[in-house]
Amino acid sequence: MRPGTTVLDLGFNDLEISSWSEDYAELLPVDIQVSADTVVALPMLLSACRDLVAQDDTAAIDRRAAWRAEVSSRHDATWARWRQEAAEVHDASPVSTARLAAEVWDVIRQHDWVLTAGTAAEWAMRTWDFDRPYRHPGRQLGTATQIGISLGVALAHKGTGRLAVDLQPDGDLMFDAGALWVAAKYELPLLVIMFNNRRVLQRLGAPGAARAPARHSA
Ligand SMILES: Cc1ncc(C[n+]2csc(CCOP(=O)(O)OP(=O)(O)O)c2C)c(N)n1
Ligand SMILES: [Mg+2]
Repeated sequence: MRPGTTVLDLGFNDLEISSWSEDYAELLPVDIQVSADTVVALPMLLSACRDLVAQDDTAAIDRRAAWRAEVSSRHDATWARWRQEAAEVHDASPVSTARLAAEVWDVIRQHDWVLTAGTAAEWAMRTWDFDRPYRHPGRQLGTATQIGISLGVALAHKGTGRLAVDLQPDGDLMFDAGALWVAAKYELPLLVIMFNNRRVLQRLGAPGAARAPARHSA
């Protein structure tokens, strides 16, 4: 990032901060904190950016095209590395977290989907295409909140034709298994996939997991 660049944080990050520093690790310094629902704010931001870019002269358009090419190649290299890591553990037993995310993606991509909360130790982020602002409202906040948030997200999208997908951590559900009754009773469009990593903070077959900061999220 160029020195002097203004950094703006948009979303609910500011509201999530708690006494559990391991939830967010190092705080990133930002200049402007905007608490907003990204479903509303992101399209507005995109439209404001398009208006700005429309006024660019040829030199700026060329600079932007070069930068775009550079970012695209970094993006492709990163995704290729993740695909390679996932391929290496594809046949591992028990099933790896990477494979769980990839197999779920193969099924849900045919639907208008919403990921309710947890990301299966970030493997959903490395495998799925988050191409709409409403695809992921955010992470769970602690044990038993993933299933609760998932019910709320599914309820909010009920009637829209969307499928809410919950990569449900095992320990989280243990604290409120009765929540599943609520989902059935209110006929929520919720697909619950059990993400059973056998014990707290263990991520089987997730390369690099040992280096990742400890999180309560799955
Ligand atoms: C209501 C409540 N009880 C207990 C805890 C302590 N606690 C933190 S993480 C955890 C287990 C979480 O397991 P899981 O949801 O499978 O996530 P994982 O750590 O395996 O990724 C527990 C019991 C808590 N955070 N909240
Ligand atoms: Mg677990």
